[in-house]
Amino acid sequence: LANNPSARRHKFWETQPVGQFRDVADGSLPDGAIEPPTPLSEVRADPYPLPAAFEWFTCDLDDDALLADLYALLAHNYVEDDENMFRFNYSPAFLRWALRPPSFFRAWHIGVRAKESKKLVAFISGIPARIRARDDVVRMAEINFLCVHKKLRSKRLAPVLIREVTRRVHQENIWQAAYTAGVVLPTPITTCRYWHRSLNPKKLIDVGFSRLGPRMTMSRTVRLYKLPDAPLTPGFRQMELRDVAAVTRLLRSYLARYVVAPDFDELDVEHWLLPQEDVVDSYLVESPETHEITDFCSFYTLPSSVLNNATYSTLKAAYSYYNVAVKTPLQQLMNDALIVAKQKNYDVFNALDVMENEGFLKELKFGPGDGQLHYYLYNYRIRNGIKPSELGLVLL
Ligand code: NHW
Repeated sequence: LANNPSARRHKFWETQPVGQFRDVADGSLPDGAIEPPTPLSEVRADPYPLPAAFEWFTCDLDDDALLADLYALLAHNYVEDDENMFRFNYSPAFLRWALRPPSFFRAWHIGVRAKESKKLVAFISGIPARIRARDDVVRMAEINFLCVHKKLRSKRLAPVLIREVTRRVHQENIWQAAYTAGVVLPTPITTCRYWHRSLNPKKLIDVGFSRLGPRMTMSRTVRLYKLPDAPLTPGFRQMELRDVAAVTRLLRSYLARYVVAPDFDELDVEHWLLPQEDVVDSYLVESPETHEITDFCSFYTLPSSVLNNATYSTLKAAYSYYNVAVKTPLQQLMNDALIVAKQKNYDVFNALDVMENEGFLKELKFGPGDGQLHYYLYNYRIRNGIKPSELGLVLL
């Protein structure tokens, strides 16, 4: 029973409009909203009650001091790997980027602090997004950065945070959400795997991120992962502001292939894909003859703290984001992405097996990780789920 997540009780999740494990086999349930919207006048007006020592606190990320508090909460208490060797270390600039897309809601940056000390002890966030599921473009919230201080775990604070963000999302007349988690909850629309491509194999082995392969020496390993010094595709260059319209066209027509994908407009592309140092990097191929933009690739920067290592304190990781290969073969385009990431001193390049990524992972020497990432929709059913290769959505 313990090994079978679907047999476990979920006291909170069983009360929510999400696909329930007991319904998985029931093919008669329709796709789309599980529950209709309630009239706005019936949305609860007051925040949910918190334990007496705590209060709700909306984090204004314009304020550098509050941003630093959020950064510190996450840097010390957010996601770790199963062996507690690494912890995500989202940078302050990244958090600002991730939480303030076009038309974001300040009220969806929800903190909990201790009444007396004013110390931030928990957080959850939402951002607005248009996400298409089959032919249905739905206004949703993307929920992320759910975090409860280590000292306050297992006290059922997370359900209160989730209810409160749900209430604030409902107040904007939005009734669906998308989120990912490493844990199994009722019920994933798909389950993806992370793959890792060593760029700095010696450091990755030294910190215990990877191991020397059987019958491999360090020098053979370093040689195996060696990359050219500069990108190989003619016309490969960084994306600029003037490229937003072309990149939007390329991306929109590409993402139309997937069952679940974001519905990006130019404002979204400018926000999510225009390069920002150590936050997001985007490259494209401009045809040297026609100057047409034919291909695009991008990655975001999410370092991890290395816990308990005498030599190293962080791993610099690039995460594959959105890629569109039209004229250049995808494998060649991604090889150029690896080359620029190596030039910029990243230690590892990570990618999920979403979209067409399976087509380059093995060939470009990515290895499968042990972590899984489950994708969820709130109040939206997709009968039988989808395959990772049918998913066109990457959450941060
Ligand atoms: S996933 C990253 C989540 N954060 C971390 O893993 C950081 C380290 N861990 C913690 O801070 C990306 C705590 O362990 C957390 C749980 C806070 C995770 N998603 O308070 P209790 C996201 O941010 C359920 C959803 O005692 P705790 C996405 C759990 O199943 N539910 O636990 C976030 C149980 O419910 P059950 C999760 O360890 C999406 C209950 O929480 C969860 O002290 C949020 C236990 O609560 C997770 N990752 O705190 C949903 N982890 O029914 C958005 C645990 O099983 C939904 N739980 O008894 C949509 C809302 C908007 C809708 C709008 C229409």
